[in-house]
Amino acid sequence: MNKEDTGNSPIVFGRRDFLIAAAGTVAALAMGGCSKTSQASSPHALPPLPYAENALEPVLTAHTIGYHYGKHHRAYVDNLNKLIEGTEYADLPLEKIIAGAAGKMEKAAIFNNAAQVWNHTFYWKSMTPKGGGEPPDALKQKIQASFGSVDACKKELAGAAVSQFGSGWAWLVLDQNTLKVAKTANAEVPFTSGMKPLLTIDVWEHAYYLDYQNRRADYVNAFLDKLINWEFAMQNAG
Ligand code: MN3
Repeated sequence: MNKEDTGNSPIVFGRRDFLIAAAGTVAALAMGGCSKTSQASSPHALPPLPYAENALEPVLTAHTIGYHYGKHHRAYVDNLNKLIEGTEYADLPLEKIIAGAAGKMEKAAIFNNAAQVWNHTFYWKSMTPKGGGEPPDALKQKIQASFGSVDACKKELAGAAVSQFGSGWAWLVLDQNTLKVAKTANAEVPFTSGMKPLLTIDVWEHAYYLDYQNRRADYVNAFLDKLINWEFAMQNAG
């Protein structure tokens, strides 16, 4: 009996997390099953991580992912829900909030939190425990057509990720019919500039500092060699 009592608190937290994740799944299923004009999924839920928090070790530890997903990503979701309550954004899907608030000074807080929710969900999918290696053939051909080689593409991605001054994101994008590398500052997203994101690397310090301290290049190179999810990029390019 006593054992159950002392173990009660973590069970409660675990169950709450499960319920939040379950609510997100239900919302996603509901959206998938309805027409495009159906009710949006606000208020927004923290989507479940696509893998366990320790699944990317040793490149990114559970310590890093736990903070990054459990604290940072969650905070963006919570902030967004508070900020949009009672506003014209309250019932809009995430992408429409981002598009609507982009470039408006007075909506900067809504834009920043909405875009960071989107960016992080996209970032988790840009990594996979068995990542790295060669891209699937269809994507490889597109990469070779645009960059010359996979190595040249990775080198350009690394260059963008390392040279982004301060916080931001490095991206592989589709611009018209060409694959390109882009970088954005802070919460900025490529799709407000007409570019389709294929995958991203978070270069905010919170993404790597617990594991790599100031060595951003080491984090970026490990990401490219061991975590990058080419399969996800290919799906987005399709
Ligand atoms: Mn981040």
